[in-house]
Amino acid sequence: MLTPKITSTREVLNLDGLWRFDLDAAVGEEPWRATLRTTREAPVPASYNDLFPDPRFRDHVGVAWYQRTVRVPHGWRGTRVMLRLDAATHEAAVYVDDDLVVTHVGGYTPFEVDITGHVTAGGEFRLTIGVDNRLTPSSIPPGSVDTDSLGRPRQRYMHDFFNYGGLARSVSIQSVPAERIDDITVTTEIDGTSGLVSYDLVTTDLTPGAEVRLRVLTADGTVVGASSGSRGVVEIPDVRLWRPGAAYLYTVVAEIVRDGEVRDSYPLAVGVRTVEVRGNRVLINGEPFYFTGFGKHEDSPVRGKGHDPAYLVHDFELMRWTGANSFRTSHYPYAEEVLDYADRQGIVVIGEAAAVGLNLAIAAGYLGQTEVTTFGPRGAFGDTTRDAHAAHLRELIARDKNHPSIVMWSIANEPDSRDPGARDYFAPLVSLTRELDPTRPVTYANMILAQHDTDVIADLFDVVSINRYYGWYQDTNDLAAAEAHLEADLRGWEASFHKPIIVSEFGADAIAGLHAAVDQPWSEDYQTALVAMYQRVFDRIDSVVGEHVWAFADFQAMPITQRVDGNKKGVFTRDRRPKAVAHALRARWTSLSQAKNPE
Ligand code: BDP
Repeated sequence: MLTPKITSTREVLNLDGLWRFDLDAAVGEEPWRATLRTTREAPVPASYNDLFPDPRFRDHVGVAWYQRTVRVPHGWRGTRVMLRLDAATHEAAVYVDDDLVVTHVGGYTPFEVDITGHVTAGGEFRLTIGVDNRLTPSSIPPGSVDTDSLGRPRQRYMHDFFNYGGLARSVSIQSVPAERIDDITVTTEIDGTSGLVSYDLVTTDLTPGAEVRLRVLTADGTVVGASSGSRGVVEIPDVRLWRPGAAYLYTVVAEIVRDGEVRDSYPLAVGVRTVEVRGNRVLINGEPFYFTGFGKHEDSPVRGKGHDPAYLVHDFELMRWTGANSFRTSHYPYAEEVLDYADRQGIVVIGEAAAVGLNLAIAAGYLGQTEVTTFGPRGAFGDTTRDAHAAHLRELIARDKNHPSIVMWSIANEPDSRDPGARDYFAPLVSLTRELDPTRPVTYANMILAQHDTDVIADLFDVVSINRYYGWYQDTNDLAAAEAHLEADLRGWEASFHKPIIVSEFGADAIAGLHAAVDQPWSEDYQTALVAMYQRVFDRIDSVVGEHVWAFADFQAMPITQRVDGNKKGVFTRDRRPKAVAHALRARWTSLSQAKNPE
């Protein structure tokens, strides 16, 4: 599915702004059939939970309704009209006037529907979207809804970040030609001083005489290669590579031409680069790459997970200020605008699926129980969950496959990879990921309960990613013990797997402004000392090829007693002010980028 773009043959009408909004219980039966009975409005894009000072919105479980009137531009006569939602978290039913036009499951990937038959150019229609925030054992991410002692529905889930709901990304309608390009897949290779761009176009059925062609343009618009037909390879002589920290993008323009006239035209930004795993190294453009950066969240005050270009730019500037070269889209696919920007800024991305919380052992482990079964027919997550996970991976890779910034897929965060059923669950998903994208390494983020000698899936993956909290959840307030345990742990993985290791999470909560002369959890000083200790260990272990601190910024969490107004492991506060550790990271990463990733 192509991102909506205004081209010489396509138009886009963005529907962001204030929509009529209310919760299911407030609006009566079949609310799409008339103007929503409410005076409340909500912005799109934004999560709705924090907009209103009312727990009914914050803790809502179920459907919320968004509605607005849309006028179709009169010039769209004779074209196809597509309606596109960049995300509806987590499930949506979309109505054009009285008609249900599409439903979609999965809160972090886009979907579109052809509404040509339901609308008229120049006319208005009522667009109503029911968004359901419930997580179930077969949704990705999983969760369950139970009834509390007062008979109210309560959402349970196995991840700590707050379950924000609503329309957190853009909604738009587009006019597209009937005869059009539906998808483009581009992969790149380097051959000496040339770049090779292989492409595969999917089009609607073409009328006789229609021809498909493709041009590759430099950033200043010079044509450097061309081809015709739905598939092919274009060679770019003296190619300028996309490099971490030094992005360069070509534009591939795909066109359908008939009778000398361009019937459809679609431009795609393409960075020529390669990624591979060799031994215990990750190579970008044939050179070892050391990842510095963060696990992030899409999270900010008031708007929750709502995409915001100001936060996007500011977050990237802060990452650059720390000397970070990369981040992981923990724990779900981020808005496409984030990846487009990463492509342009030369920031490296590990693209993570929304499969977080496939782990019953975490809660059980902390409660002291030992026997739990997460996967398989006797576990909580069987074939139905795996099918949903597979469908999600298909949507993720379909959306993000062309981004040069994405160098790796992480297909799950902290699953119960010690459970024997995990292998049957994950083996087909790893194969599916490789089949959908043979060009990028695949990883998953391992959690401490599965060690190098008890994990049953790590050998299936290209890169070992490890989340560790020695000095915080284990060895609390004991950095000496934490250092010894961390080193032994990492050495175990190095010896068992001989693969590159990225420490994909490590960190400690810190309340900004709390200082202590001797080690004290929750102080900025302890967070700084803990991070420095981890880095000393990384520098002693050859296979460690990356360090992603958890987390970039403080973020809203499920309300539990271990969280003080959210998770405070941020290097920046939720309003993006640096804690002391930010300065320490800046000192290390700016000098590391010289030493480990010379230009
Ligand atoms: C890890 C999770 C991450 C949490 C973090 C924490 O991957 O999402 O926020 O722990 O506890 O287990 O801070």
